Amino acid sequence: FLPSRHDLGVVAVGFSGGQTKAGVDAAPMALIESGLIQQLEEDLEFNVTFDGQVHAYTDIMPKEDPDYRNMKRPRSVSAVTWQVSKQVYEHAKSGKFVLTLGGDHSIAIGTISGTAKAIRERTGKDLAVIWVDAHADINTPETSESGNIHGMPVAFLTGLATETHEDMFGWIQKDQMITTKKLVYIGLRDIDKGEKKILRDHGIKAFSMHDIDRHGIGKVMDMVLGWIGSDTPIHLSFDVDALDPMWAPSTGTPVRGGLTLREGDFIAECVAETGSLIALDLVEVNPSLDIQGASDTVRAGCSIVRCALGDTLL
Ligand code: 6HN
Ligand code: MN
Ligand code: MN
Ligand code: MN
Repeated sequence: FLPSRHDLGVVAVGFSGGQTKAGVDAAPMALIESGLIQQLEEDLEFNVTFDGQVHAYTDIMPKEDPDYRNMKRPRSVSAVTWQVSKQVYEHAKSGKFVLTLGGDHSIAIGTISGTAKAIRERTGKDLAVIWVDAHADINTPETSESGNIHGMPVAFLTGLATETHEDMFGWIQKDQMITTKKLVYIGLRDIDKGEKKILRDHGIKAFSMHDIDRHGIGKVMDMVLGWIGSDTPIHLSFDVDALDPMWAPSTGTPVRGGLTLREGDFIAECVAETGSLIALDLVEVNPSLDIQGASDTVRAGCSIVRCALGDTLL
């Protein structure tokens, strides 16, 4: 199932509709302008397939998008994630590693549904997902206190939230979903009440900041990868707010008490080391928030991507 070592597909998703703060749509351009894709080509010698554009998906955006089941902008997020799903699927199906630059975390509905389907078709295996985040993003529309869909992607991807309307996530088919058994969280520290119940009821594996303090990040990564098991394709979805705001202040929902810069890179390195990583999302960088810290946040994001793609492995 491994992507051919050096073929990389990049999807740049300039989308902010899964939450309410402007600016997260500018992250792909900021990451690219800081030299990320060039580094992947020149330093890491990847053969990069990239259409050269940051997609805004304006042509598929619905004109009217009133709230539905407590969700904000459900039709817009559904339309964009459906399109992202197709883009990611095409790269993954042809055996490329897929890097998606967000955008808010709602776009993971698209990226993971795309890789889950492609990996099933290519290998018959279930995809494992490592979700690195301060938040669990597993609210259903009913448990969500904010109505922001970037707090719900995992619920739609696991089938805990379902919809029949095709234009409101009804497009997500069984073969695009993931199992809660192969989902592992790292870095959690701000989980809503309804989410706690979901994590408990479904026995979902989660390593909070408390676990990292107790065991250290090295032991935690051993446990994460042990839980997933070898020979299992892995999709890493990395929300930059997993890092402490000291290192990544420019993000929409910062929470103090997070990962250090090195712990973030270390997580990415450990996953790279398995040789089983097939896709990476980097989301929630918002260069227009905390302007002073914007370049630090972009640099932290670039570093995580390079580590996940094997830059620091000898
Ligand atoms: N993210 N649990 C909160 C909510 O609104 O549902 C925060 C979600 C944050 C989402 O950071 O990707
Ligand atoms: Mn998130
Ligand atoms: Mn988050
Ligand atoms: Mn909260």
